[in-house]
Amino acid sequence: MTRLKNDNFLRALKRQPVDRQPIWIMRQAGRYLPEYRETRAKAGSFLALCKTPELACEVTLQPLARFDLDAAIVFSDILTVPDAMGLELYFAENEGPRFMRSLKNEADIRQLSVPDPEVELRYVMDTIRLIQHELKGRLPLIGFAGSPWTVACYMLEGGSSKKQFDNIRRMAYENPPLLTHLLEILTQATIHYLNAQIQSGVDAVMLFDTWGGLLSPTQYEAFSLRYMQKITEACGTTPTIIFTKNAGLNLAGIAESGCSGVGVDWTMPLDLAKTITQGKVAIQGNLDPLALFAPEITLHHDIEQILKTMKNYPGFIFNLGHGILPNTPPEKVAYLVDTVHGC
Ligand code: 1CP
Repeated sequence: MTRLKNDNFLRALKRQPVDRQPIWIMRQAGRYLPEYRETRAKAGSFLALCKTPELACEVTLQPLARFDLDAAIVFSDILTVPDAMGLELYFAENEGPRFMRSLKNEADIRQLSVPDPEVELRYVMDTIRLIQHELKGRLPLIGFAGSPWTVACYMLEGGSSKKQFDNIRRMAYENPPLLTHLLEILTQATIHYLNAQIQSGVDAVMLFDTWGGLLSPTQYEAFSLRYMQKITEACGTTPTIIFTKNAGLNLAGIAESGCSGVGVDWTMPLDLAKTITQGKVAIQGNLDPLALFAPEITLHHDIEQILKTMKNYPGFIFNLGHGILPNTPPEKVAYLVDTVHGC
């Protein structure tokens, strides 16, 4: 592997000393940037953008040109995996993601098979190779996938949920063996997918478990953490981050799963996160994305609070507690990044 010019993100993830406080932002390439909106218009749709490596590479690099960030993240989506499994993803205007074919019955689930990432998801691998060529060792590149539980939430719902993904939560009680079968297939698909990303050049991988927090603690272990653990184990020596939104006290189990770092959302006090995880993992988080709408003085205070709590913690990565929102003023992001580096 080539030596990176700025490897503070990777060092923090391995709980090694850093030269400066690393920061990156979930969804750092996205709708809050006018240049992103322009490239997406050029691509024609969000999915066309994901599937055109030159354009996906271009939007990956856009936030790095504006802000002094410490990591890049591949521009893609967690729902490209079910798309590759034949569900056909599309984005209806103002409706979020939808599938042409959602999973409606047992037969739909039983006929699913594990896609070959070098075939059905080759565009992601081509994007990674292009990004690495452009980055020239400047910064580490993060690859990612959704957790099997979170991806299954969308597959059984047919897209975003207006409620709380009741279809899958009902299946967890009504037909746990069938749900387990689906999660096993997704686990295999994710292991192949992330290993292909690693082969193509990503330096770390992150699992987005946005909806793991909907589960009871016992179900969380059985239907989400168990599979994420299998995946992180299968990533070998590549550092891994698990982010379960609303993980709460489940952070204890995540910290014992063998991952390198845990993502923490803004509802969890960081000093409590430190206590729960007992220094076993790096911690990433957790500014409320809405704090970027506050006046600078308030934002400054919130940033300082986080840095004060995590001062001298071996392995802290500054991030938001969830993805940045579409209307966020880019100037506030510049202020955030410079403040974190300057404090
Ligand atoms: O209109 C647009 O241009 C599309 C908006 C958008 C973007 C910018 C979507 C649709 N996905 C993405 C990119 C994306 N998604 C990244 C890119 C890398 C980055 O810069 O960070 C990543 C890591 C994701 C991950 C993702 N997609 C998650 C997990 C993280 C999270 O935010 O919770 C989830 C749940 C999705 C599904 C999805 N894709 C897009 C939307 C709007 C959603 C959420 C749907 C919902 O509300 O349920």
